[in-house]
Amino acid sequence: MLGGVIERLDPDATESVVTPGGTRIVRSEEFIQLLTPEGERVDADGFSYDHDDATLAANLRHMVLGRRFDAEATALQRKGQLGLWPPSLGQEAAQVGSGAAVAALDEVFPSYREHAVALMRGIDPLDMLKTMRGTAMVDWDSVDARFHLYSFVIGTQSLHAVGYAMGMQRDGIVGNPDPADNGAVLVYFGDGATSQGDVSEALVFAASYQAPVVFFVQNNQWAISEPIERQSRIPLYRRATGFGIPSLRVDGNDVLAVQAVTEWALDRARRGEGPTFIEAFTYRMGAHTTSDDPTKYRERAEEEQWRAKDPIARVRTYLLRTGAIDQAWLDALDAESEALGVRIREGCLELPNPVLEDYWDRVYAQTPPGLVAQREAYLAYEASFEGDQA
Ligand SMILES: Cc1ncc(C[n+]2csc(CCOP(=O)(O)OP(=O)(O)O)c2C)c(N)n1
Ligand SMILES: [Mg+2]
Repeated sequence: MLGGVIERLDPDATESVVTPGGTRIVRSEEFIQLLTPEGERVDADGFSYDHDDATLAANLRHMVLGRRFDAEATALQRKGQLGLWPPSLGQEAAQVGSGAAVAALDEVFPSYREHAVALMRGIDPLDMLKTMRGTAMVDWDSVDARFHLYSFVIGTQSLHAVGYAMGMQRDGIVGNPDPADNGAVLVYFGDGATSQGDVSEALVFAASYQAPVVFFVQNNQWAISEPIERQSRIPLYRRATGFGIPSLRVDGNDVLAVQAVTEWALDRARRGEGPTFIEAFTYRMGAHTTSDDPTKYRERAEEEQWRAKDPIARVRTYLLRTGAIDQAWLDALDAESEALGVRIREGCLELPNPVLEDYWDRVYAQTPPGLVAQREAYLAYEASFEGDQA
């Protein structure tokens, strides 16, 4: 079998059971944190943040720009310019910390909410708006960006990711002596997705073949209106242990801890030591999508409690205190963020409308005769109206 030894987890480790409708786990001995909500550095068993404050400042920039993109897109939907938008507000540290761990040969399989990771992968936010404006399918170069297409079918990307990772094993991109020759797969999905059959199958295959894949679950505690307490009787990450996959839970609002843990997991995968399952414990501050109204199923007090754990505020507090950034740095970031906002607002309105006849050629690399015939029939149909009054 490909791959190495499966790490043993201590079966007697303290388990924090969440009672249905009961208290949510905020911190337990199984919760890896390196930066508190107050912006204080703390130690975590086995993990440390090995980057300088400049890297942390770069993460802060990605989080701020990601939040701005998300806010602009949400507003564009409210103005009727987009059909739908799934907000990422509150999940910036989970996304940027994990995105920062991605190396040159790694491949990322997102769900539909990883807007900040997409920006980090160099994807044009206007390309991302096309889907939600209905002017294109999913329209970015996933091969070039190594950031695959958004998946709206819950959990299905976990299977694509494991299949891709097994392909990388067979292509010899895993376990080479020179780390620069190795890659792995990072796949994102939500807490609700862990209840899907696809995810269970993906975990089985990843464990059996020791595939180089990191399962990154953003436990934002809600699957639309379904709370996590109803989805799982045990902390989510413990589900993976049953598949023989090392798993852990990290403070998903702490960008240091998320980056440290994801780097560790991706390194293991690239070395050929198999999959890891990371539960990033975070909170969806906004609605599930702009079609959803969370006031129908959760209380304001819960949102306020999580607002105090804002992932951006704690990094800003910390970096200002250490002197790594100052007000001028923040002002420059503000200006960059404003410019991004203008580009998104103006660019969205200028996105070209699709030309239907192009679509037949977008399905296969070489359009098969059946589709060519369909396109011809469509063009003849359109031509039959030529000269009619509009
Ligand atoms: C296979 C499938 N079943 C149901 C849905 C409807 N649906 C869309 S989002 C969602 C909840 C997903 O929750 P979670 O996995 O926690 O991700 P989050 O939206 O919180 O990021 C559901 C059930 C779907 N898109 N696909
Ligand atoms: Mg969720």
